[in-house]
Amino acid sequence: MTESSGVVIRSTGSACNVLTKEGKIVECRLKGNFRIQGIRSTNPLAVGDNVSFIIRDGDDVGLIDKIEPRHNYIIRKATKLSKHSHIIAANIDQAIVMVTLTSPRTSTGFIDRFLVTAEAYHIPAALIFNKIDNIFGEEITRLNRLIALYESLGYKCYKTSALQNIGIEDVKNLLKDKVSLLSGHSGVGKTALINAVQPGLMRKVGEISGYHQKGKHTTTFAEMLPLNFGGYIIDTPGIKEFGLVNFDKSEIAERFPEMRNLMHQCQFNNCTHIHEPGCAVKLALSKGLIDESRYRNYISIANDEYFEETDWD
Ligand SMILES: Nc1nc2c(ncn2[C@@H]2O[C@H](COP(=O)(O)OP(=O)(O)OP(=O)(O)O)[C@@H](O)[C@H]2O)c(=O)[nH]1
Ligand SMILES: [Mg+2]
Ligand SMILES: [Zn+2]
Repeated sequence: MTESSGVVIRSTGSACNVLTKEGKIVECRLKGNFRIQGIRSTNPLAVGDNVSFIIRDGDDVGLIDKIEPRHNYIIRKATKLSKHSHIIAANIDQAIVMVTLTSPRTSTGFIDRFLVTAEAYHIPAALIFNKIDNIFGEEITRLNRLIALYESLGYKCYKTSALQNIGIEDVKNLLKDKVSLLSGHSGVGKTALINAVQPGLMRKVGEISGYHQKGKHTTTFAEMLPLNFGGYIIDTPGIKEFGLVNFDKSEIAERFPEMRNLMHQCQFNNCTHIHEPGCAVKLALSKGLIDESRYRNYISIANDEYFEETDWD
């Protein structure tokens, strides 16, 4: 029997691949009687988990007997009504959401839920606006407006075309020496961007097809890929909805940087910033100091509305 340890780079439910410190990739399973404390999750093992495992003599599959405590993780509700959650990835340095304005369209509702989740776990977040080769006219105005908005809130924004190799150097600088999670709707070009950043990876890119101009979930499992210039990137399957997990209503405004600094000026210290008099947030909104879409999404999150991108959102 040998003992070893490493990081989960691919997880398909019960089986996973572990990259050991020696640079070997070993297929592993959870030991039969293994129980995980804490969060109720549909996937006990997530990409990014540091694990220990044993290999019995004559066997080539490892049995995981220990998962190191996670520094952090990004999590969402598994399904609309489920109490279970799905861990997208663990132990990450930054969370990146890829956005496209068309083909497919990403709404600010989706973006803001993603950012709120990252804020809740104190994970720095950035936005990549991809397919800039494919936007014209008014969409360009909308793109620049969104970038101005999110940069004003402190989030780094990048414009890219994975197809035409635009903006790739800046993205490489963002990724260098960090563990980065890349998330976004199916078909926005996550995998295509990873291929542009490191052409040798040659990962499978999907087709955008049909009337709705959405992707078809070409990437089906999250996978952590070592970058030859330092760092790792986690390619994830597209998500179309985002359910927040275990949120205390009163803490949601703190996850909005523009509200965080104003909240203490509200007349009531338990202000929900929805209907109370003397609310500093609503005052700022009326002065145009808080963006309307951000406030709308705040209300939707505070009301615990489950979010699913609709076709013409
Ligand atoms: N015009 C244009 N098309 C792009 C760009 N990036 C990706 N695409 C196309 O968009 C489609 C989807 O790309 P993928 O990389 O598979 O998208 P994904 O986000 O990985 O999708 P999932 O794996 O399903 O989550 C492919 O047809 C790509 O060629 C881009 O910058 N511009
Ligand atoms: Mg993909
Ligand atoms: Zn208030």
